[in-house]
Amino acid sequence: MRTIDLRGQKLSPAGMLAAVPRATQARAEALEAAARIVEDVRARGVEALREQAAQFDRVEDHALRVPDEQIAEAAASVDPAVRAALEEAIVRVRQASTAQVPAAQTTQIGPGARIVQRWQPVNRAGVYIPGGKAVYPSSVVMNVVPAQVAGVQAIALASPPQAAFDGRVHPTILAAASLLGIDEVYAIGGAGAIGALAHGVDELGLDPVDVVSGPGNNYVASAKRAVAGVVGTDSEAGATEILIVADADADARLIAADLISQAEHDEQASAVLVTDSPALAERVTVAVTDLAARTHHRERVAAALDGPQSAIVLVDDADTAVAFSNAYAPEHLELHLADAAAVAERFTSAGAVFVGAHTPVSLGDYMAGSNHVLPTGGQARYASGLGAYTFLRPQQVIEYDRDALAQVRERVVTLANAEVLPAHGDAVEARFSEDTASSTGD
Ligand code: HSO
Ligand code: ZN
Repeated sequence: MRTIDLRGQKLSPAGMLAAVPRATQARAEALEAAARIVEDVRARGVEALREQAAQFDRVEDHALRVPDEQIAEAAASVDPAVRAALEEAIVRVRQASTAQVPAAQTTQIGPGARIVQRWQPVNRAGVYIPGGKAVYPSSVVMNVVPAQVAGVQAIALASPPQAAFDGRVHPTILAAASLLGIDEVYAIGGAGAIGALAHGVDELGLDPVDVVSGPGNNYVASAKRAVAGVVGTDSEAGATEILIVADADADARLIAADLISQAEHDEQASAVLVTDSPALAERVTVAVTDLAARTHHRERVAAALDGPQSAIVLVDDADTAVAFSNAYAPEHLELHLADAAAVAERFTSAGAVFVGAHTPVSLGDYMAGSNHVLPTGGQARYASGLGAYTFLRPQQVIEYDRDALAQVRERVVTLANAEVLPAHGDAVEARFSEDTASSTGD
């Protein structure tokens, strides 16, 4: 893992970003390929999905809609300890997600004039659970629970068919779905799955959904862009990122463990430490080298840590560390600082903030109660992680009585005439006269 010394450089936010570039993804090419796959599914349905399964998943003639018995079987045979852990995760994520549903608010604009702001769940959600490099039953919890808490009535789940399991969806994913009462599951992967959820597949009885959520590779993220305007989507959760801000007294062994914990996801994962302590930087370099050589996915971890997207960054002081983090807008931010809780609010751009030495990202990945589907690639500058609000639409309900309308009657007519839309004014005036309104504007 390289060290980048930014001390004495007084960099702008753009300069800081340039010093630690994110992993490059072949975005344009993936966008084109994903759009083609989505369109093919829209036009040719099952036929296209079967061809894609043969090409990308090396699976033929599998059940595209997972039969109920398969889901029940998976639930019955899951390791009881895994089942118990999933159940605990469900309880905690449900607790935290419930706080993400705002109560309806009524604003009394004046006597007899009120506006209600209420939060409506979408009718139908489609969640995508990847199954390529790794299989994440925890992501079933992170997608389904917020949708259920939001009040979504129908939830469809899609995950790639696994060649190693006879073209079935991975059994632990099916078990997690079953624990959550999900019975509409499709063995469809990648960009094709996003297309199928967004456009529906008649032959499978798959009705189009209103929102598609879930993490995925470059092609899945590109497919979500391809269906924008047809459905809502959550923000893009691509290759994992961890940024740790630490001071001189931080524990190098814990920092190394946490950097490696996210590096094991992907060769493209970003692991960054920002500190104003050269001594800590030195200790972390030693600890990472030692741990990375012994970890299970050591090749993947080495590729991620030695890539240009990962680094130990030396800065002048605590303020510059804050500025760097806010410019970078990481998916995960860990604060290993003596005053972590007190300064946490200064870190404004991050998918999720983990405060103090006892709050590792991997706790959040499974069991904290927070959601692990978070914006990557700097999207935390403007987007949030997955939550109940992903499946909610704020809606305004307006109610005026006659007197309240009379109060603003003239104002409406004035603005309507100013826009040369006299029928707008007439519609208000009609409430106060017996005559049929004239909309000539004369
Ligand atoms: N750290 C990943 C989520 C995950 N980790 C799932 C383990 N399983 C992206 O936030
Ligand atoms: Zn993780």
